[in-house]
Amino acid sequence: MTLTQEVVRQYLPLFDEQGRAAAVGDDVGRDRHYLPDLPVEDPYQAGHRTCAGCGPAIEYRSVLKAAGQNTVVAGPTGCMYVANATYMSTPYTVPWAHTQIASGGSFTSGVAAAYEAMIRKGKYRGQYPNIIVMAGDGSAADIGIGSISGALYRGHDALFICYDNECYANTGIQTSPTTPYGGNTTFTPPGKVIPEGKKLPPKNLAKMMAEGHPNCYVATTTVGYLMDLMNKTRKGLNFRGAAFMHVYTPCQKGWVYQTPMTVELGRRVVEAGLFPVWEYDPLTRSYDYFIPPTLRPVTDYLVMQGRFGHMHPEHAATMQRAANRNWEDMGVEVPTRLRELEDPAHNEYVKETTYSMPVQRGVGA
Ligand SMILES: Cc1ncc(C[n+]2csc(CCOP(=O)(O)OP(=O)(O)O)c2C)c(N)n1
Ligand code: SF4
Ligand SMILES: [Mg+2]
Repeated sequence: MTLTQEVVRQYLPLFDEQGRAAAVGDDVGRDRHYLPDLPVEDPYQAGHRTCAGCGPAIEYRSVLKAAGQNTVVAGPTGCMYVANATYMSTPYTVPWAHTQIASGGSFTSGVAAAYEAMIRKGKYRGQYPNIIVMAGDGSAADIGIGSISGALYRGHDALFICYDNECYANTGIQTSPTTPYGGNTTFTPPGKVIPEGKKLPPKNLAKMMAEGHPNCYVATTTVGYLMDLMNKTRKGLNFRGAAFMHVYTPCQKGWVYQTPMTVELGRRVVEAGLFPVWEYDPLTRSYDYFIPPTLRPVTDYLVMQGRFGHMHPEHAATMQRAANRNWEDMGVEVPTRLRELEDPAHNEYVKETTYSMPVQRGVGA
């Protein structure tokens, strides 16, 4: 008779949202989910070589802080593979492996299945680890979407993350399916024939994953809400089965913005209605939307980034229409001032739009 060992799983408690993580001296509540009580451990340490202000690096660090030391990470090809895997130098204090850009899902399925089998056979005596793959949008939303979909469909017990910098950054800022309408990339340069730059709207990756794999935990968030990011990481890891998280992560180099504005962009994109933050509950098959305390015109977001500097009034109006549809999907009544901005006559050229620089907040506690 073969004795099989029990697979013991970890449980990661959620961070307290009432303590320092709750609103801090901010009467409109923008600091909610900010200044979290971060764990001291840092499985993603200093020593990586990403650009200053790199959103994916903030995401990697936060996710791995939330996950802790009993974690195994896979990284498909992209900036976060290349910049974190220089010869003889790595920022990880946990096991990490590179996988090809198309195979984040299949590789991670294999890791999960192997741990299950090794534990059952008594060949590995530890707890089942947190198994995480963090793939770029080019990988998760495009080249490798099939393998991630397969893994979610089969329900492997792992957390599949798309860190979304809205471009193929590592190969020179080419357009990806999540590049927004109007985005200037090396493959979508604005010119006389196509003045808006990218013509297509972004692929709705997270909704595809939730609707297409309804038994999975699926969530979206941004680096503007670090507590939310870390809590959703833990919820995804605690979920028994496959979990998918889509995280908005600005790319300083590709988007051309002031370096300290990464976290601010992570909030403005939500407040502009361009990146809905939500959580999908596979038990009730329902979405829980985060409605930010401030709703803004999309131009408050666009003007901070060089990649949108070429946009004409009609392009800003098109973007506002898309944002207003997102608000409607979230059950929010669109304010009149945002409705009016659907008309090009109420918009300016983005390069002529004035805005006040937000207060610099820095990152972390
Ligand atoms: C099959 C395949 N096609 C193309 C490439 C070239 N390549 C390497 S990194 C990269 C960009 C990946 O973009 P993304 O997944 O969004 O990650 P990012 O660089 O933006 O962090 C590409 C296209 C590759 N390595 N493999
Ligand atoms: S190019 Fe963008 S994603 Fe890549 S390291 Fe620099 S800021 Fe990060
Ligand atoms: Mg990318």
